[in-house]
Amino acid sequence: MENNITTISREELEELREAFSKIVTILGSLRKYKNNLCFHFTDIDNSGYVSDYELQDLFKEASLPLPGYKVREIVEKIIAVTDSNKDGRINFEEFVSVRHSLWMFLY
Ligand SMILES: [Ca+2]
Repeated sequence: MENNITTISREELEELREAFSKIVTILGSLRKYKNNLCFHFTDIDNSGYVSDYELQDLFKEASLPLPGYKVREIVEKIIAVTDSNKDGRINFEEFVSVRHSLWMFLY
C-alpha cells in the first residue's frame, strides 16, 4: 500500500503561514472593496446615504416579480431593520452591518 504521509519542514510551514496570512489580508481588502462598491452602486445620488427611493430603484433594477406595494413594504422593513440610529436613511456602517443577511438576493 502506498504511503500518503507528507512531511513538511519548519521553513515550509512558516512559508505556508505567511502565504495564508497574505491571502487573508487580500480577502479582507476585497470584502471592503465589495462593500464600498455595493454601497456606491445603491447610493444613486451619491449623498453618502441610501434612502427609501434608492432602495425602490434597486428593486426595479433587479426586475423582481413584485407589485409596487410589496416593494414599498419590503423597503420599509429593510430600513426599519437597518437604520440603527433612526435617522430614516442608511449610512455606510449600517449598510455593511446588514448587507450579507439582507442584500445577497439583490447583488
Ligand atoms: Ca441611519
